Amino acid sequence: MTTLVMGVVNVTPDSFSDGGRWFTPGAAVAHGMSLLEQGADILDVGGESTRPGADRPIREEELHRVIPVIRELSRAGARVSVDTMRASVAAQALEAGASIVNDVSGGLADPEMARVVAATGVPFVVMHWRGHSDTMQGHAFYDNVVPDVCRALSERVGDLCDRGVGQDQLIVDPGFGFAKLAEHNWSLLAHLDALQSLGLPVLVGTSRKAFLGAIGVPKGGAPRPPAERDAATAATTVIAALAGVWGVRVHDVASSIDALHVVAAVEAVR
Ligand code: PMM
Repeated sequence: MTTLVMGVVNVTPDSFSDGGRWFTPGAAVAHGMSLLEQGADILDVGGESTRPGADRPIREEELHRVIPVIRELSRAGARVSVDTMRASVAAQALEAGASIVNDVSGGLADPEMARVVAATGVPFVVMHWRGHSDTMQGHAFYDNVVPDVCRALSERVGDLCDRGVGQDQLIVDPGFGFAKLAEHNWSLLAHLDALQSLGLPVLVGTSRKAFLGAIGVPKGGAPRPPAERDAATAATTVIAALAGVWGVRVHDVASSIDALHVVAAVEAVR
């Protein structure tokens, strides 16, 4: 099975990784097209920054950011996912051409989300989440992060299925950086097999996250800025692909595609 590459199109002024760069619809569409040319299988369009401490845009602002971009990219033939925690944004995004819903709250932030996903039958990314960005790092406590995250995701899956969502619609994501310290992120990356054993497709979103900026830096040194974390991200793509995950969500598509070519070349001669 080949790991899919989901390219990130953040239509936000304040994302930690690329805030403001693709904030106009034209710039966001051009960026999405360039990710497609680099080989992205899916474009993940989001209008809300989820960096720790971020404020939420109001619903109308989120719609204004994402809908024109989703419409254009879908028209151009892209497979688009909408990165939203709001059911009404998801519903309008699906009407505009999106075909996957990526909800970092796994349906917890908006009780209507399960109904929209069940009614439309689209793939739904259920991420491990413990609260909105303004408070999430206060919830980064685990007895044992890998089983704790696996258990929480199974509970979400059970709850969503009880509300009419098909199990075959679900993709699970451990939520790197969401209510997680660096040590939690490393443990989850080291034990992707545990997530795989939930029996559902797994999405890995490590791209440019803070734990990658901190490695290889002398003690007490400043972390590498997000734009200099793509080589480390590609290394995590290799780890994810070797674990057999369904997909990786990345900002720099080209380097992860290269990384996947390396994995495929090695697998081909095993
Ligand atoms: N991370 C971010 C946003 N959306 N969605 C999923 N499924 N998994 C993630 O890890 C994830 C996500 C935050 O990163 P960004 O601000 O660079 O988009």
